[in-house]
Amino acid sequence: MSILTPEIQAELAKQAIELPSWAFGNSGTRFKVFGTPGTPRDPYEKIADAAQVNQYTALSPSVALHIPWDKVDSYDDLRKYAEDLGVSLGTINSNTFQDDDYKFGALTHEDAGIRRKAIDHHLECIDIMDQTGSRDLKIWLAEGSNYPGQTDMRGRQDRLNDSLRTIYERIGDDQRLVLEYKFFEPSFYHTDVPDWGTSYAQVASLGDRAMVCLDTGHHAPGTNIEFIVMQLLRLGKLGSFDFNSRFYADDDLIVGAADPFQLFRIIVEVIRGGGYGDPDVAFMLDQCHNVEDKIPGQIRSVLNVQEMTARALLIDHEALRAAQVSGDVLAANAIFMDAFYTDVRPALAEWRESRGLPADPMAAFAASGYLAKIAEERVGGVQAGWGA
Ligand code: AOS
Ligand code: ZN
Ligand code: ZN
Repeated sequence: MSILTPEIQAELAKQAIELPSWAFGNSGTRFKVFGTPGTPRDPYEKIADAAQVNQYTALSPSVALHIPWDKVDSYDDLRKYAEDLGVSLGTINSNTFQDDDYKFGALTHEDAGIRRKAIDHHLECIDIMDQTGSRDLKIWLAEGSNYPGQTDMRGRQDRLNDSLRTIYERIGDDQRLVLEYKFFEPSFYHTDVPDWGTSYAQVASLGDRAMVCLDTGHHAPGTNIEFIVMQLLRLGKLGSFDFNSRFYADDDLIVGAADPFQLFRIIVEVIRGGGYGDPDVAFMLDQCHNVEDKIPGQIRSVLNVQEMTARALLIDHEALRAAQVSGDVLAANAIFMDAFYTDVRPALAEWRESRGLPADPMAAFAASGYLAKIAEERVGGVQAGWGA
């Protein structure tokens, strides 16, 4: 009898983790971007690579796009292309960080003309969402300041609210605006949306279809992220996750690589708060693969999320609750840790096989020869993506 009961298997079967198109492009640091042979040259090739991850794991049925990096002539065509490969087009990510006009802000800028330009970019993103069938517009803002006194923080917060309201008014009934927060970078003194509280305050003033996006890499070291997860779920405002992991800052490394226990604790709170399997709480990756192959990097990532989900589902909640209520601190902690320390990998391999999937998706993908094939076919193109 598998440690993964039929109930747990049913929960695991619900899992869907959206992949970022930019994970398949070349990326790096400000010191060097190392290219990978076969890197996609356009959004179609990024989607083809993302579809590989889903083919071997059945965990990633959609791909997030980034505008303007993933602009195409026909989104209808791109959508059909994706659907033929078994995936759909997901969240549309806006970009107000690569234009000279936005040096001192975009949605918060002092100049109404520049604010209008940034708003119009978001309206264009919503037009694209209408064509791709995407539900979510995800906004991450690079705005802020580097020096005390450089700017009027209060005025910026007010202008941000006006700009977001204008964008929100254009969001369709079945669409959502998801506002991501980040405590620093590229601004280092103040950031206009630095924390979940600011994001919450902004989206709460807009309406029901405005939610918070929690990027796991966007917190100070030592932050209790699962507490934030609990609170946002409690408030009904956790719209999505950008999963990744970090050793130091916004590293964007493979989720679960730096601190699998933290990922486990986060997923425990998602389940506790009723957010697991709830389409309102979208699981996404926001990662880059700088020195490892990108497709296996994404396969590893979704498997890490699946593994920690399986462990989280093992918690004996009745026993845990009894220990909590009776004040048995050590028993409660032991129940929690027992689930975390359980190696679910053999049971997951067996379960995958029972569903017609490879027991070991990493090995199956490696054996497929896909990387060699794209390295041969895609030579000579302009490589697309982050850092290109
Ligand atoms: C930036 O630090 C944020 O994590 C963004 O979510 C994301 O990486 C970027 O917007 C790519 O589209
Ligand atoms: Zn992010
Ligand atoms: Zn980030």
